[in-house]
Amino acid sequence: DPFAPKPADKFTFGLWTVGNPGADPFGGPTREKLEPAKIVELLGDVPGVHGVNFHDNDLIPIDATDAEANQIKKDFRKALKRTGLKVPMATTDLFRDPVFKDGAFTSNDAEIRAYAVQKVMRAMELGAEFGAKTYVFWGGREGAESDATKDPVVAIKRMREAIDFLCQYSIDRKFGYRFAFEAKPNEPRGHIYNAVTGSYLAFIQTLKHPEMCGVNPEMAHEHMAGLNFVHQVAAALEAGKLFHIDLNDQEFGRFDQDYRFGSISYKHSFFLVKLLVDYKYDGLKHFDSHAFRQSNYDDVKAFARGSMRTYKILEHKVKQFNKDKDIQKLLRQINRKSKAAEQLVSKYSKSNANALLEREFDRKKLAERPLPYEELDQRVFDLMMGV
Ligand code: GLO
Ligand code: NI
Ligand code: NI
Ligand code: NI
Repeated sequence: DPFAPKPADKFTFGLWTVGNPGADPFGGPTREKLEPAKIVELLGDVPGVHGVNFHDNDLIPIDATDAEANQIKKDFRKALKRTGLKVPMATTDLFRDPVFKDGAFTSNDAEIRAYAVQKVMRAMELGAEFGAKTYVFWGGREGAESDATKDPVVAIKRMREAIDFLCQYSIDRKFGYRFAFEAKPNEPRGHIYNAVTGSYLAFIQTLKHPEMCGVNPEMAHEHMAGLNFVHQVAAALEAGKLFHIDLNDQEFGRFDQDYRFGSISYKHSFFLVKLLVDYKYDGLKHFDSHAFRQSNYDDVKAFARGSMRTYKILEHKVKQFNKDKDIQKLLRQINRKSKAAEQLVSKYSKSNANALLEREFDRKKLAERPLPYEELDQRVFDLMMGV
């Protein structure tokens, strides 16, 4: 199978994704809840998976006793050993418990903010026990329904304070974590702070340890906001900040659907994979999605296989694109070079500025140069459809 995934592809799933029992806001679960070790075994049946990620409470329930926690960890570790799966990323559940109903790091209650930071410290320890090196922050409850309730500037300051504290903690404890911030515009909050990946790229520059902080963009989240995900990821890549990526799919503008990667947006998915391939992204590729509510656990395995297969097929299509003679010829045509023009503006100097001011451009002629974009775009369609 030319599209068979390998662990080296660094495809990962979460205890909460393949273990998702199919509940939605209007109905309860349609699949039985599986123990963490069972979820690892399920993933072990799907060839080519690199690892499994977790929130602290996916592994250890928030109210577990020490004895229960130890038993769960023992079983989980055994299952990891049997299947060879790694735990490359860990994260904190700062959204499910009622204590976080008004946020964690940005809660209006100072004691809840302190509890949130403590919960992350403990969860970082748990992740480190299983070898995680990437730590994701998704501020699902960091937001508001009404701006009467919270000062959004204060919220940013609270968030910065918490992250600066946790960076230093990670350094002191020598966890070796890299932090990855995950943006989302809304859901579960009416409005979530740092709504898009670009907001986090700006936020990171204001931190005490920007070098250990990057982003974890998620396709569905940017599509919920009606944005071009590929451009958000490009901004992260160009800034050297793409530390992790959440792959899934989503109809534009809808509620958070978490569909299988590539199942809706064929073209955006193609250009996303093209971006990752062209710029040699070799980090984790996490499928943050879940199977349809109608699926049983056999079909959940099909969902996991399909997620990776789609990625590998798109990778193959990208290679075809990059060596397609007609497409490459068109690309050369539209990227018009001019040594003289490039030299003038590539670097500022007084003489370049004067020369540029004096140069005559034939605006009408320039506007007439052909851009056969329809032809190019149709070739992409033909290529994707295998025609
Ligand atoms: C929800 C988010 C969530 C995060 C997870 C990792 O929409 O995508 O699944 O990715 O909590 O921190
Ligand atoms: Ni999501
Ligand atoms: Ni989601
Ligand atoms: Ni996510």
